[in-house]
Amino acid sequence: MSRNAESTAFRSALEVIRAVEPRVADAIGAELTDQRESLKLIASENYASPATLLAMGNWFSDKYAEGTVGRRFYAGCQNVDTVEALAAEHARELFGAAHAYVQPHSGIDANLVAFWAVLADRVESPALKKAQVRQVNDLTEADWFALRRELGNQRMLGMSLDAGGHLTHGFRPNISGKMFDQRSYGTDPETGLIDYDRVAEAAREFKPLILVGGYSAYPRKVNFRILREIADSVGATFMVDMAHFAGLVAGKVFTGDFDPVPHAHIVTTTTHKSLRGPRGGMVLCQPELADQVDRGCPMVLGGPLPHVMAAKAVALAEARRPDFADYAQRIVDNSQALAEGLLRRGAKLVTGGTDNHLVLIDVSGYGLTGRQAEQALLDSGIVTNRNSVPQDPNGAWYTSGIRIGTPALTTRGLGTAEMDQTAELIHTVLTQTTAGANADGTPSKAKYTLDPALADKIARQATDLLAPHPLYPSVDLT
Ligand code: DSN
Repeated sequence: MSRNAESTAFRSALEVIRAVEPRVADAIGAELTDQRESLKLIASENYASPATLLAMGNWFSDKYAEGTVGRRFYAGCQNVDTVEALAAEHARELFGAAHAYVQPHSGIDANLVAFWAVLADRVESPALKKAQVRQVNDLTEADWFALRRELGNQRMLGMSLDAGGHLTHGFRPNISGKMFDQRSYGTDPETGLIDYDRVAEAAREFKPLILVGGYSAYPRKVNFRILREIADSVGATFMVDMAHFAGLVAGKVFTGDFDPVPHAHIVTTTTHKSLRGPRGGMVLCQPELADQVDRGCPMVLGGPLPHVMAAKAVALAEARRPDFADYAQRIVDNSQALAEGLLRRGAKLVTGGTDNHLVLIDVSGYGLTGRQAEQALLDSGIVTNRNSVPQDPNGAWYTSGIRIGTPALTTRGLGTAEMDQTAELIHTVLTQTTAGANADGTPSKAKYTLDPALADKIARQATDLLAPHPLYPSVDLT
């Protein structure tokens, strides 16, 4: 597609929207301007291609398609079948997976589908067999009551939130912590790394039904072969949430023991982080779980979004191109350059560095909370997010960490030299920010001071850094 065709497509779309509600058209245009001007270091964000974005804005959005390909609860789904089957085929080929389910609307939804597929396979199906009935509606009231109790009393072992796990891996305020009798494994207090012997010990003691691997704020590779061995040793189903690093798996940066797909019974992901697709989720699994996973909608999920499945098909096709592997490697090169630049300037990093797309700065080294650091960086045109560090004294709201990631800036074409300059900007802001106090003189976890002139200067430097790497260069809305 030529540059003109992309500009024409987006300009025409905005013209049509403007005729109905100009404020929406203005907000869409303003979002592009903001994204173009900000140094985006949010580890879980990226920039999808124009083709992916355009695949979402159409009449597929009008169609209900509960069920799966060829087995729908609604008539007239032939075109939805085409895009869902295409997205699933690209996903299977890209990841070498036996089965792919592309309907989940998000990572949380994908994890819920996976949890309920395992519960159905390992708890519900044996109960139905024992009662010699085909489905739950055929159970007696007493058997149904007993099954519901059993479903609600299963065990899950996942990585704790403050060690870098995700809130859906059993954090009590999340539904995963309420659904399961849950325990967490953490990281070694000295190194910040996963201690596989401790995970094995926890698994032996707790005997979980599901062992969850994967993370949203752990800056290292995970050995999924070892985790699978641990799961097998206690009869657990091994599930991996690769939402953050799916792009590194797709791009063959993580292979062998570090690729979860050959090792896990079931793998969940989002499609919009390092994978660079539309916002959404996906489940990959081994054949024995495929039927249960395909029941995701309508058992767990609301109606699938065919326009997003169309965009998933486009983005997954892009990820199968040879240049995606180069992109994935550059994400990690950039992340390591950013980590090295920060370390050289004296920053304290969780685990002392990174193997993947993200870096976790322990900002207590600068005398700040995560919240103060996040806001001071934002004042300076640098978009990050605060995040807990292991054994965080400031909890999940204020936190003591800043999580930064390189998938988005790598998409724009920034390289390792620019990462060193980015490290300089971040370090300057954090060293020049001072924690504030409450009215009664006690230390505040939110207030801070940063000279506005310095913040403006850094923001201008950030803009200069981005200038040679325009975002969506093929899209001209003027
Ligand atoms: N919001 C995603 C992240 O930032 O890691 C996961 O929920």
